[in-house]
Amino acid sequence: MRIDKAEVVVTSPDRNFVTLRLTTDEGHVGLGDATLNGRELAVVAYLKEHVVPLLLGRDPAAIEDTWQYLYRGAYWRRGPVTMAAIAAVDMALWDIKGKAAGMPVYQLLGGASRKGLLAYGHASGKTTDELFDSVRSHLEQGYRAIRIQTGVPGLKAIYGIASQGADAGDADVRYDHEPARRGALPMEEDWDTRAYLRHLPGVFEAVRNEFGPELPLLHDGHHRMTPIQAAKLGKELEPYDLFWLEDCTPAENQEALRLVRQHTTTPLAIGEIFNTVWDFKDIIREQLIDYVRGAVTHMGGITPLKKTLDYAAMYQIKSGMHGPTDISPVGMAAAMHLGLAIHNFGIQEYMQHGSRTNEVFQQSFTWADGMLHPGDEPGLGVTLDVDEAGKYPYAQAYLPYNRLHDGTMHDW
Ligand code: EZ4
Ligand code: CO
Repeated sequence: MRIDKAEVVVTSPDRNFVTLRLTTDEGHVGLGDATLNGRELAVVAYLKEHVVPLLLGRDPAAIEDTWQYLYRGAYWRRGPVTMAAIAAVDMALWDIKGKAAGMPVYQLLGGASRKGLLAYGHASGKTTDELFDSVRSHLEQGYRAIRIQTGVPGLKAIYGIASQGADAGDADVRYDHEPARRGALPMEEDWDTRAYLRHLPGVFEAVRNEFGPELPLLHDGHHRMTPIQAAKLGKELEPYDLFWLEDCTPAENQEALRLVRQHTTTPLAIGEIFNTVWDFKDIIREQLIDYVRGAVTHMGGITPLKKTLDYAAMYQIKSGMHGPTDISPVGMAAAMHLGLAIHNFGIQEYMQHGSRTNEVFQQSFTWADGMLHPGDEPGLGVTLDVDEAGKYPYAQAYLPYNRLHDGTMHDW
């Protein structure tokens, strides 16, 4: 078998997605997600200009060798653009291998280790009342684990709150925030960590009082705290028994987690913006985290993320793969196959794509009783309708950025 055709498809049904579509001489089609939110076209160029010429004529069965060829062969390693491009190739090759074998990808990865994947959804509200409505709506949809994000008094627009973005009026996304806003320039949000720290513990207390002790609750700090602030928050949230506190400090300073860890037993999750096992190496070995947030799409594909998670398993660290709507249905399918197969699955983030996206990408996964399953179609189980995709051309979109009240740029 050889790769005959490699196309890069950009489509923007509800938001921008970049998909690599490989076709073999035997007619098998493989899909890979290369979406990098807010910087999509950089990956398109990387793929079209530098990767596609290397793929044509190659044996699609040689997944590991192709991965090493693209990673080591580039000389310039790592980084989100490179690793998203390599991820798309890796996913597409697993998809082809599954189709050639007549098996779903999870079977090729060792078979199912569980019946389905516990998923968490995003509840949010500017006020506690709105937040409670959002939690109830998620419970009605069957979610059995819920992320809690809330407005902070005195702050206008902050991360993680639905209905303040561009699609605020769209019933589909009423409770699922989509931070990348279409337009020529990014949106400015505001931030005050002290105000947030004063407010958040009371919100968790209210949520526990309303919804009881059992419901797994998560929270995303989105890189905004200093180490000592994160330590303080983790400690103050202990009575509310969080499933995890995510991205409590900026991702680059991994030593920060030592300090946080010394002070709190709140479980920690990090890594949605990490690209390789090297970003995780020390914090896994030192047992500074509990969940690996890496996405198949941004960690270079199924092959390297499986290795990272196998390494994490040695320290009882589990998966918590990133699954916002900027991971395409193809990237989500890859996460589900991997999550079903590994022993140390923890939880899967699941935000739900909009109806236009679901028409462009036909999917075979199931969602029932709060659990995801990738389905049993050969390969990843996703088909791209190229004609439907063509109806939605790329639309410039940026993630927001953050300023403090005195104008200082802050982590977003
Ligand atoms: O901000 O996916 O945990 N989820 C997140 C996401 C990220 C977006 C960025 O593209 O932090 O909402
Ligand atoms: Co996050």
